[in-house]
Formats: sequence, structure tokens, C-alpha cells
Amino acid sequence: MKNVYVAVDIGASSGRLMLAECDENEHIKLKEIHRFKNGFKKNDGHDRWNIDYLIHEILTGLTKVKATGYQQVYLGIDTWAVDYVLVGEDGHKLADPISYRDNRTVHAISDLTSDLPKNYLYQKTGIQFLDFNTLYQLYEENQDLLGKTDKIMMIPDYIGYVLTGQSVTEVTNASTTQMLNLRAGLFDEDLLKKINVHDSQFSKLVEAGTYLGTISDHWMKSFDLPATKVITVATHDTASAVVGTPGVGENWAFLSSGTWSLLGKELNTPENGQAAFENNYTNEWGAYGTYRFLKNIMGLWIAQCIKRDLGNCYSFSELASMAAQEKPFQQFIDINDPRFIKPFNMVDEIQMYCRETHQTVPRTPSEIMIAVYSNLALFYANEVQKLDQILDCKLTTLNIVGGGSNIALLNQMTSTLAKVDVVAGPNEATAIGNVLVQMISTGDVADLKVGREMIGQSFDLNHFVPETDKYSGILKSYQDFLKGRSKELA
Ligand code: LFR
Repeated sequence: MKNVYVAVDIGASSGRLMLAECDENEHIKLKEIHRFKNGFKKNDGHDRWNIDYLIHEILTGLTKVKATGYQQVYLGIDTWAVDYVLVGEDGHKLADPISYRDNRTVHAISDLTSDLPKNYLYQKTGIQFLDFNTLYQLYEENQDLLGKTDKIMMIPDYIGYVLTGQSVTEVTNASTTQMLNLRAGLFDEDLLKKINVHDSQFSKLVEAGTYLGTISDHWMKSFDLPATKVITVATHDTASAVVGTPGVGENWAFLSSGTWSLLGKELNTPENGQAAFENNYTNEWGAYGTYRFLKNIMGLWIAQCIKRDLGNCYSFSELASMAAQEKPFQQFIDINDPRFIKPFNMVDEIQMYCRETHQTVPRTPSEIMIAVYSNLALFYANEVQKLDQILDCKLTTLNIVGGGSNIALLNQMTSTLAKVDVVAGPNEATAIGNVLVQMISTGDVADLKVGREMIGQSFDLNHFVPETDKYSGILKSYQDFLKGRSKELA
């Protein structure tokens, strides 16, 4: 009998269950079974995720899998990174998990690194400084709760634990904690001591592709579910997205474009030298011994907030076509300025930014959207150049995957500014990477290389090439603008 695979892929704004099978031509066929909303809400003084609701949606999705006629499936779970659940001695969560966008950690990097030089921390972990990394979240954690904590579980590990009763700490996600030691391949004891956490509070570290267990009897009795074997996949969504990127050869970089834009290159050995440190590049651990050398860029979060702030009157594709009617590059914006992490109103914040920097203020929805796309493309191009310099890797291609890979205007501007070919798609790379790790574990697919070739043959990809003599000098002016801004703010 042919194996059937289900990917549970939950991002900050939505979750989905995707069903995957290989057909007789070795093509991966993907079908959406269930989709649901996600988001954090203020509760008990903090922005929190409703984790019970997410688990309930997964079980509902699985009943749909059974109703579609599948009696037996494999399942993998991936979600966003860095956030965690504290689990007490009785095996139950002590509180709903706090979102990484909660503002409890705004001062944590400077507080924690006052006697622990940043350079030293980077040497140990190779992880970029983002104030929401688990290290800083745990530093700010309620000490009473932490004292009662038997296990600290990352979000997808916790979901796997609730479904199967088995708990592990999967490395692609655990590395985003900024608490793993790059050399030892284990949690770093000095860092744990600093935040009052003990190694025994984590379940054992496992690689992506490890079998976890079957769904507990308790759930099997309460829901009409297929027989389900859970495999611990690359549980960090970005790790799954990179697995699901159909890069060919050596000279490609990836851009996983969703709520965040994660731009970088897959490496076989980490790069944590001075240039990587100064440019705040990260070395997150990947599947099959790889590293995701990347930078977090604010990404489509900005567009998601704008859509909301405009009263949800326009769809994302309407916003993109409206932007395409406008002239690009009318103002420069540092899209990674922390002020855009969780502004009260994104439209106001962008307008204020332009006013403060004495630039033309975008007013209409289409002017605002073209300002965002222009500056995302500029930021991407700037990072492609940096990647090339830091790694000396002669990039020729940028593979853009995820929802943002559908925005043709953005793909074209990025290709032209960065002077690389852009291969766009698949937009469901994360779910595809999730099932690919399952398929490699069951032996249906030989390895990552073969899997990526299958992805290239299974999904339609769109190609963009740089337009010559277009936008000349703009990237340089943008780079000067960024330098000027960082001097002003220093
Ligand atoms: C993308 C992502 C990024 C991570 C951010 C916060 O969904 O997982 O990789 O930095 O969310 O967890």
C-alpha cells in the first residue's frame, strides 16, 4: 500500500493540514485538507497563543483526512520558532505560551549581555541577536512558574507531546533558542545557568526525521481519526521551507517569504566569523547536518498589518496589483527597524517614518504598498550582496518560496536589483519540506538531493531574470541611506 503523508504547518497568522502522496511518475501531489486562523491575543497581561485551539484544529483536520477515505497516515508538525510551553510535574502546561511579539523582552539583550559579551555569545551559539530568542524570553520568565517547570517544550514539540505522549527536543527549532552550543551540539551549560534553567528541563535532543509515536488512545477515542504515526520533522517552519526549496547546484540562496522573510544560504559547516557577527547573520541548525545561514527580515508581516489597518477591504492580490500601478522607489525605509515589529498601526508608522526622515509620505493604499514592496526588494538585494561577500559564494540564483513567491512585481524588482535570477515557488515549500523529511524517513525518497529534484519536477516554478540598465544606482543610494540612519540612531 502506498504511504500517505500529512503536514501540519502552522505559522503566526494561519495553520493548515496538507495531504501528500507520490504518484506513479514520482511527482509529489499536495492537497489542502484543512485551514484555520492563528494569532496571539492579550491574556493575563501578555500576548499569548491559544495552543489548545491549535491542537483542536489539528484533530479536526485529521478527522477530515479520515472522512476523505484515508485509514492510515504519517504526520509531521512544524510551526514558527523560539516560543515554548512550560509543562509542570503533572504533565500539563502551566500557562498558555507567550508570543515572541510580546514586549517583555525589549531590554533583555542589553541586560543579559552586560556581563556576557555579545561576541562571546555569538562564538558559542552562532545565532543572531533577536530580542525574542528563547534565551531572552526565559530570562524574563516568571520565576515562580519556571521553578514549577518540569519540562520546557518548543511549540511543535509540545504539540507532538500532547498528541502522542512522547516528548523530544528537535534540533532545527531548538537551535533558534540561542542556547545550543555550536561545537558541543548540546545545550550550553553556562548559558542555561545564566537564566536559571537546567538541562534536565529539556527532553532529549533529536534530529529531524526521528519517529515519535502514534496518537494517544485518549484522542483516538474522542475523535474519528486515521491510524497516525507521527514523525518529528524539521519542526521549525523555516527549516522545513529550506528542505522544500528546489535549489539546484551550489550557487543558490533561499528566501522563505511569509510573515517573515528569511534570506540566506544552506551551509554544511557554520560560519560564525567576525563578518557574520557584525552583520547579525544566524546559523540555525537544519535537517541532515546542514545550517541555515540567514537573516530575519520583517517580511509580509508589514503587508498583513497594512491589510488589517485598511479594514481588510482589499485582498493581498488586490493590494499587489494596486501597487503595480504606482512608481517604485519614491522613499527609502529600513524595513527591519524594530519600530515595525508591533506598531499600533502599520500605515501610521510608515507614514511617520517617512515624515521623520523628510521623505515623500505615501498616502493612498497603493502608494503605501509600493513603498513596502520597493523597500523589501531593496533590503533583499542588499542582503544578497552581503551574503555573497561574507561567504564569497558567487550567487547566481535566489529561490523564493512561500506565500510571498506569488508577488511577481516583488520577484522582478528583487531580481533586477540583486542582479540574480529569481526562481519563484513553490508557495507551499514549508508543507512540502515537512512531508519530504517524512518520505525520507520511511524510505519512499532516497535523500534530500533526490527530494529537491522531485519538488522541481512536481510544482510549477516561475523564472525572473534581471532587467538590464533598470534602477541603476538605486541600491547604492539605499545602502547610503541605511548607513546614514544607523549613524543617526547610534
Ligand atoms: C518564520 C519564523 C522565523 C522565526 C520567526 C519567529 O515563521 O519561524 O524563522 O525567526 O518565525 O519564530
